[in-house]
Amino acid sequence: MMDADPEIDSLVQSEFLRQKQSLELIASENFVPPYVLQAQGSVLTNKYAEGYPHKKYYGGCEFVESAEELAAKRACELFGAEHANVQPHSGTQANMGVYFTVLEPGDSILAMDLAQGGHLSHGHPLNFSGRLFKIIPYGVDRERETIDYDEVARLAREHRPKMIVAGASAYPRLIDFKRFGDIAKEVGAYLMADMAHIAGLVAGGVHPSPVPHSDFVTTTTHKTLRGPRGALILCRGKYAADLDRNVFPGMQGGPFMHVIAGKATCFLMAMRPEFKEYAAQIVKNAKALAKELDARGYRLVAGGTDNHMLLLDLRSKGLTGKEATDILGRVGITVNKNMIPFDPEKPMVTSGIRLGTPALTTRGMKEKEMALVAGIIDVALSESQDRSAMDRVAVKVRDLAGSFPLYPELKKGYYF
Ligand code: DSN
Repeated sequence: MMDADPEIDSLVQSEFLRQKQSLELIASENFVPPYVLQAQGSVLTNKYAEGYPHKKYYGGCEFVESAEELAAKRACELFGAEHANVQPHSGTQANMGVYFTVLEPGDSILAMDLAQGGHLSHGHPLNFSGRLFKIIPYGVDRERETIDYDEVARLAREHRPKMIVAGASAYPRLIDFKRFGDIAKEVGAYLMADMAHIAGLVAGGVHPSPVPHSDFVTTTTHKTLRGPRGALILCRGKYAADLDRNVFPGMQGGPFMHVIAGKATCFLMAMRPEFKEYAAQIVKNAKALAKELDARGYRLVAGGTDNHMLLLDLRSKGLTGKEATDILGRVGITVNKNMIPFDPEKPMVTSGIRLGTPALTTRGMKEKEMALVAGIIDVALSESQDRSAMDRVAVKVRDLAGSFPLYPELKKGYYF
């Protein structure tokens, strides 16, 4: 397919082989279905379509604007929302779109601390959010390692933030969006829920929805939702016009119509009964993996998981998150190092790793395979100095990955 550029062709092929032959446990990653690959590789990438359907600034938008309308309509139907903007290129831009809609620079936001599970765009000092707004961080309870809602309420009463952000990138338990909604109402703050990690679980009915309790809900579309790399904003109808104006022309130019088409199909698929089964299996797999690792002596942050991810505290194993990530990478298991609550290590080292089951569940793995994965992880982390043990484990990884083929339906040569 890529005779014109053999160097890039070779890199794409290598990346495909890496994905195919390894065990993908990064909690925010997934394998999109072929139709999403197709939409993103389609001629829709050629089209400029600044503006919104029926108010586009370019000619020739009749087909792409219908795709955009379909995507927005399906997003509203899937999540029970009044309005959807499907144009944000990323989760951070979706969050920016919301902040710009209702906040002014200098306004305050109460949001989860990145070091305790939050996200960069929820107020990291180097991110635009931390540079433009006054951030009041909340975190988890030291003992239970779950969100300390009483503390959130106390901080909200004390600081009267203009916005509260609910949502996390590294939090293995359910989020009580109703409680967040009650706190926001009490102090007169806007509530924005960032459900990027759990959107697929919400769509599949295995995590309570933030939509009824929030003014705005943002999400990426490529994590548990299993769509193209991009994002979505949902909001109450009364904010629709302001939100749309703040996304375009406020912070983006031309929307990626090929990605929007992929989002439309992703939302359609997420309404199907099979997607409910998929979402339920993600959680069953995460619980099974947690149970198996717990049985092998690994400490699970917050005592386990209710969603698609788990955080392992590796201190009792004498490993940092960085070391564990490198060791697992050597045998073909992909994870990321992650801060655990009250982590004594620096962010580039960390005491923990974050594991997630969305991608392996897409490949068809179930609880039985999670037990195998836990065993492989344990041997690799315990015997990383033993070369032959590591070689044996690497073979097991390849065998397991090979038993759950990735994209068997696609012919090499076009997409890869
Ligand atoms: N970077 C994503 C994650 O891995 O959680 C969040 O945007």
